[in-house]
Amino acid sequence: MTTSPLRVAVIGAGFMARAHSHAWRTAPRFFDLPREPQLSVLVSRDEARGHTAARDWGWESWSDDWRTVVARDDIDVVDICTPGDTHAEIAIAALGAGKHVLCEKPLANDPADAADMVAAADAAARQGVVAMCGYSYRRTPALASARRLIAEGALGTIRHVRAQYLQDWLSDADAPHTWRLDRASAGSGALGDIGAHSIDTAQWLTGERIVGVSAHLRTFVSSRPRRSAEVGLGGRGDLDAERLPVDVDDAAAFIADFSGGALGVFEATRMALGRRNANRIEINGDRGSVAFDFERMNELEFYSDDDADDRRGFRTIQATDPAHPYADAWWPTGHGIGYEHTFTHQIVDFVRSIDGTPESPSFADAYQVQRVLAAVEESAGDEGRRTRVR
Ligand code: 4PW
Repeated sequence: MTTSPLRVAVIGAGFMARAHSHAWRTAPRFFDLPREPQLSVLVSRDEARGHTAARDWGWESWSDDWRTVVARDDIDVVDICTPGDTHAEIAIAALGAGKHVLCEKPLANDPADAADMVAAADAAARQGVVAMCGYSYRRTPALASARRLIAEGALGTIRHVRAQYLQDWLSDADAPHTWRLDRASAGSGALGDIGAHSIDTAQWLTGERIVGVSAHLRTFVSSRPRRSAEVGLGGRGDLDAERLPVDVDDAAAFIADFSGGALGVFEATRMALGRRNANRIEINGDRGSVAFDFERMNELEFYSDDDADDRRGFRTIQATDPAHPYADAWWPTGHGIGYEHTFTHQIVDFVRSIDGTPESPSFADAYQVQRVLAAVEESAGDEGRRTRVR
């Protein structure tokens, strides 16, 4: 690598910033990148947390002011890992300052902010600036392979999309409150936090858009104890602590119409006890099917109706073979990769896109997801009436 380093600022010091920090460090060690990322500065409003996170995760420095950092001449990339209510302001400022932006999902908390972000990204793109949204599961080799199979026509015409994203870290009614349960910070609950992944994955895999939905949302636990410390996802709150209201959905379920005629059934919940991170999708076409579950992320189930009569049945494809996207950078076949690798792949694709190899999801793609989220909420607020995605 002879080009200048890519000087990165990460905004945030939580779970996602940690995943991104790992990815920024790992990507150039395992992949050929056009530019070497330099972990320049981590930004956090909380001094103690910012210091510790920067030191532990390998950042050169720490700041408590994203505005100053975004304006700095010695920063090339702004990586936004903060709650959704801050995305638009930071991303628009960073793009306006000519920084490449990677922004965590969902893109924003509502379509209006997302539209402003798309406009900023379009303007910046004319100056060669890249903006991408972090739908990291796209970077799972098994899912990227599924997409290839679908694009090659191995499934034929798509009829069914069955997507579930099931977690259980909020099953305990005394699990502590978090920003992910606060509408003002997160926009919505399970819907935007994990259902958004399913929407993005489904549209990306099929190449079709969701055009209409009929939805229900449910909140099972309406208040939770204030958290005493940063605990990641879940845990048990202090039972004597003040209880804070939960004003987002705990679970979302909706039926979706796809632009190509497929029928989708979606479910997102953080209360499916025993399901830790079951991000699942099954797609059935008129020639074949694929099925995936992130809890077995190195495998893809594939059924082909073209198989001989006496061999038909789902087969398990090992997505660790070097023939699968990203897999040749890692371990010998069968040795497997994990959650963090999806973020590493995301950084690889993002850096390559800065170098001119276009990658998705663009802000416009993420805006489409945002519009589906809004339609789901609108439909749920109207007793599940079929609602067009606008
Ligand atoms: O993006 C998702 C999150 O917001 C993650 O992949 C898992 O679910 C972990 O946290 C939430």
